[in-house]
Amino acid sequence: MVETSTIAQQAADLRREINYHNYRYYALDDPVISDAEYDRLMQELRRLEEAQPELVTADSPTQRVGAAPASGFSQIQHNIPLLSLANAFSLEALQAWHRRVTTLLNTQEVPLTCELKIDGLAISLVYENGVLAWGATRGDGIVGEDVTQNLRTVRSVPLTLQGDPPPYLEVRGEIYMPIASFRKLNEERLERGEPAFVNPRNSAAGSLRQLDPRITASRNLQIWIYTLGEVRGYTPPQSHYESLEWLQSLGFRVNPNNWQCRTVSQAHEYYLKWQELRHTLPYQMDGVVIKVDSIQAQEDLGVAGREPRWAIAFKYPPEQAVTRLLDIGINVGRTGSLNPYAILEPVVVGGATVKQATLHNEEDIERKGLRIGDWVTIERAGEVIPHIVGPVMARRTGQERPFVVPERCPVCDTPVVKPEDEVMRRCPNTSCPAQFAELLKHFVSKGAMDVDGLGEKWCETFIAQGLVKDVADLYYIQKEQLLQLDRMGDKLASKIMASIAASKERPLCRLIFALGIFHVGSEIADLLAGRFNSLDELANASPEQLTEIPGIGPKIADSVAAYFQVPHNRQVMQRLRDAKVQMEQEYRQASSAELPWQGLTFVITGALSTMPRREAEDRIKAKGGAVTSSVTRKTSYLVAGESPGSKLDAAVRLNTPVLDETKFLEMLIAGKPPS
Ligand code: 3B9
Repeated sequence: MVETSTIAQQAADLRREINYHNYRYYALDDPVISDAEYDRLMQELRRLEEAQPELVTADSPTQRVGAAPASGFSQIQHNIPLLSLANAFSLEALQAWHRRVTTLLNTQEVPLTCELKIDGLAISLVYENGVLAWGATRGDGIVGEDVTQNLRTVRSVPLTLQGDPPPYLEVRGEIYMPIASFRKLNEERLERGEPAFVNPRNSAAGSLRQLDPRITASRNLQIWIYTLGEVRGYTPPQSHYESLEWLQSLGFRVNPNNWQCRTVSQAHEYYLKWQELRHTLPYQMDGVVIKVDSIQAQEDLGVAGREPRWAIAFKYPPEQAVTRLLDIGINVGRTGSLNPYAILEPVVVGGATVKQATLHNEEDIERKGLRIGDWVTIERAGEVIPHIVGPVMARRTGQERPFVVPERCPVCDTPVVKPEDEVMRRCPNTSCPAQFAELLKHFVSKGAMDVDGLGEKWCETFIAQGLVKDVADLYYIQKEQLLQLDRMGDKLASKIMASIAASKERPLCRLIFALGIFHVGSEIADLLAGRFNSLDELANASPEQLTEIPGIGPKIADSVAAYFQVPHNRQVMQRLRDAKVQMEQEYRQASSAELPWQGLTFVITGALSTMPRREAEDRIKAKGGAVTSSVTRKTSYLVAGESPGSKLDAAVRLNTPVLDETKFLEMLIAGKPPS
């Protein structure tokens, strides 16, 4: 007993010490120990907590990532709404704002606080007795989302406050991602074939709205606190600037560039100073915020709509430069879209050298009237890749030449297509090297042909080594070829060969989905498979026949028909057939009499012992049933296997019938719902 309490005491001391060093590091930006010493303290605390897990407290610095993935965010109502800011884009507008303030307050001079306007997303944090109780997004200002578990992973959000915090304290601030972290994250995402975030703001928002706090924890998010919210049981300072100093003393990270002044021209100087310096900051900011400093004056001035009269955002204009448009290049995207981009004479804009600009599509080029060789104005409005505003007509010489839209794919030379109501031209050849890697990964993925053991890395290796040039090649690979690859042993080679062979038996709906036909996702593939008995029938269907199917519009019909018109795609189909890949309906569904489960919706949870979950899904669909992922009022049955999760709780709550595996199998065999 004595020993336990000693260890409890040690853990409590360590936590206090670590919290103090967090405060030195994040709030004061003035650490007094090295990172290595800090890590040592953390390790020591972890060791104590592991030895006696009952000593772990929720606010322990070791518990930043504590929670399991959530199924959604619940809503939180803000007691005091989070307001937005009125904008000024000129000195005149700033002066007009200031005149109104002095007139309404009936004074000559109003003390002001100037702050940087960080380009992130607004959040609210509530502390009860100095411990983080919850955190929420701004939402519409009145109701936001509860993102407490994600905010806990942000190192500069204190879990426990310093000093003598009031019983209830709400603060507001901006969550952001430093520019360097944003760039690194995007590089990693592109490497993994994931879409890049367009700017640090979006990446911060995307990172904070993750259902799995571990993902948020892996993104380097940070916070600046800029306002005191609701306080209970304590009278806060009556100056905004002083309240920020008080918040800093409690452990909050407050921006050190906040500045007090007394006149509008001083505020303007602050604005100009940071316009010069903004690109030296490690984070993105898009203006300054000027606030009336006295809380009493703020109350007197009040709010107009959602905007306080006592504050204004003075935004920087987008940064522009003029340079030459040397050429227009074409990128072929992962889905075959042909994306034009501008190749520019390098020029410095907003602290960065720019060599390229986005041109969204050919209409964009036409609308702006761009010609190759033009002098063009480019603009950077926060995002990383700038865009072209337009040509500088006065500098035209007549030597410029118009952009000619390519008729063939610049990578594989296949004639490009342009579906009528779409702006992008596309390369219809899914074996085009520009898109084939993505197609192959999709083809072998779980929801498609499900080739177990053939991950993304092996797909890339297969392509790089010339083993596969189209998806049919997969079925002609010899084991000896696999054995020649680096890091491929006999066991893995056998496994992959067996998985490839097994994938030949997938039902038609999966094959249709696997082909990667533009606009044909798994649900559309199910619809198509439900109407045709074989891939041949589908391939020979006219767009008119296709649009007769409920749920298939002209866009999808055209895309399907166009796919099967490409000779190469027909060849791939033939070679799949020659390799004995099943192309007929496995579970025939000729008439609605054979679709006894039409109108029923199933959710599967837990592991089934008699078949993989995918097979259960296929067999439900083959009987006309639908499979969805979450239990709602519309769910007809929950199929519950081994160790079901929260879906079972939801089903019980909603009175949804639950089938165990035996009942489900009976139902499959009987073909009709149990009575
Ligand atoms: C009701 C910086 C941003 C920012 C406020 C900001 C965005 C919004 C705001 C926050 N950067 N500051 N400040 N640096 N991006 C000013 C809109 N404030 C509020 O939301 C707010 C709302 C309040 C107080 C603050 O209620 C009052 C309580 C007492 C007196 C007056 C109002």
